[in-house]
Amino acid sequence: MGASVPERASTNEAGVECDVVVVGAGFGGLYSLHKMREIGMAVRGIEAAPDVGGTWYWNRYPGARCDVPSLFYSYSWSPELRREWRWTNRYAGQEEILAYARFAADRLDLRRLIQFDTRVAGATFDEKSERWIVETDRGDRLRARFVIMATGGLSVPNTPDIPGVADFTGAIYHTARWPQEPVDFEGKRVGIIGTGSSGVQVIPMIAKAASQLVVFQRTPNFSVPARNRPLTDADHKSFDEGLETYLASLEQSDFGRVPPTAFTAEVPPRDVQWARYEQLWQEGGSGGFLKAFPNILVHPDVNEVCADFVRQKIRETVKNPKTAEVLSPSGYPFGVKRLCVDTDYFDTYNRSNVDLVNLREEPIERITASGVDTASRHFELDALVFATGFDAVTGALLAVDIQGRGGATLKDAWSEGPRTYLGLTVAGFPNLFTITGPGSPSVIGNVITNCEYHVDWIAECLTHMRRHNLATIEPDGEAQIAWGRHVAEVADRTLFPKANSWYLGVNIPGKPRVFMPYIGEGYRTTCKAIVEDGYRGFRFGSPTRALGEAGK
Ligand code: N01
Repeated sequence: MGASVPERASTNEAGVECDVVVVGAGFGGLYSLHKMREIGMAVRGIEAAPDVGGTWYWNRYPGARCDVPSLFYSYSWSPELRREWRWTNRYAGQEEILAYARFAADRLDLRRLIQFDTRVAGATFDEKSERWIVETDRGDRLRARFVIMATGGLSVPNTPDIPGVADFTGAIYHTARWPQEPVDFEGKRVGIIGTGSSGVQVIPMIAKAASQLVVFQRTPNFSVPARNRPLTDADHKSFDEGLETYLASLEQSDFGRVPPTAFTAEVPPRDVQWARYEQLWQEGGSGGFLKAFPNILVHPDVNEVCADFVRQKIRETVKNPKTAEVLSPSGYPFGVKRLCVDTDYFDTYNRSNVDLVNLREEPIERITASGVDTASRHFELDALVFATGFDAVTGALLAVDIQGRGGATLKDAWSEGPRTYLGLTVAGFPNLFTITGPGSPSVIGNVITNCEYHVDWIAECLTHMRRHNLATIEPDGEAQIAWGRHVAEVADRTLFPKANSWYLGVNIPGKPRVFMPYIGEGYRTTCKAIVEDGYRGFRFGSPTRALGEAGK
């Protein structure tokens, strides 16, 4: 499968010289490596983990599972991979997804392109040679024409700075840095902070093992049942039969959270909505809810009915009315914080060994040697789990010291929030690409196919540059400003900015409040039109050395 192009990266006393450095070996990075090699680029991958898989390598907490159906959470571009891999569950668990990433890396023969256990520390654009100098925490130095940051939108864990955490004598875990070996909670008193997607997945699992589980909840979340189940032959057959239509739909996909009809659609009667939500609740999964009605994420009245419906389900499930009340989200719309998908989450609170602490009433004051002190109580704990999320979308990009033209840093360029053109490129940082970067659909929808689209776009762009002997590409500042304005305007017409979500960066102290993903329809159409229009909004630089020549 396309592994025939010889590797032409070379090494000399100045370091490795190649055409493209790919940072990260998750699904975006792996496909980047494959695609770059396929179009004849000398490519090198750098990955901080000892293995491929990206976020699925690290997030191995019990219950970790994807909320996109597994048949779709797969590379769409490769018929071979599709034929040779068979998903076992409607929603794949972390182990199976990681196994799939490993399978893809082996089948595509990508491992020999990747340097593992290595973190990229900095990348500096040398204007004279028009090369990126990429430096790692192991002292490597690579020179490359292009850098592809496939660092993932959810890869830098957020651990809140709670006083006293260093004093705790029990074990501390973070869902996003879970140990390799299984953690035994049998008979332990466990505390968990955080009730987002990770929390709602891990809480029912820990509750089954621990003698006592104390859930410290600051904000209750909307969650719908996954209704995960093994896939049958009939499921596979039906997927295969619909494959062509699915692939065609991806090709033209203008998938966004906000369809054009969102602003003109009628408000459906409450009973019609209620019946639809009931049907979706029984079917399981989040995708149907978010598209239940075109204006569900735009019109407060439609949205509120759905919010009511979920609250009603919580009251029906949770036996203690006070606990049900504390678990019921209010004060922000349904679906505009990432909708959680769970297995037995609300039911878990009926267990006698599970306690819910409402941090709105009794905030955590400090962590002590033996547990957690809230404003009114002390909880004795043997282990503490942080399910406190990520410095999302920009965290991993800003963790690398990236310096573009004139030594300008990405950190400074984004001090008031990320600025990109199409979520793919940044003005002043030539030949740097961000896979699923801010200003693109990024973390919205199916991240694997979002990654694929970006990689294909970059491959087409680099092929174009080679054909026309162009040395650099970067967006025009004006085009970037206009795109940023458009991304914000689309978000502002919806209910999304009305919740304090990580989409807006508000979970990280000091992070500018900027809505980061692009949620409009027509993203791919726009990107295609820009290319057809001669890469409108981009500037190309004249050649210094032909592409695909590194190491020759
Ligand atoms: O993180 P989160 P996550 N004191 O940021 C709480 C993807 N994902 O890891 O809301 C007390 O959503 C915080 O409270 P609040 C998915 O995209 C997917 O759960 O800020 N609490 C919140 O409850 C998801 O959205 C899957 O008030 C504190 C929680 O920690 C994204 O990853 C599975 C606190 C963080 O929730 C992130 O999910 C897992 C503090 N100081 C993850 N600081 C699937 O595919 C934070 N919190 C199913």
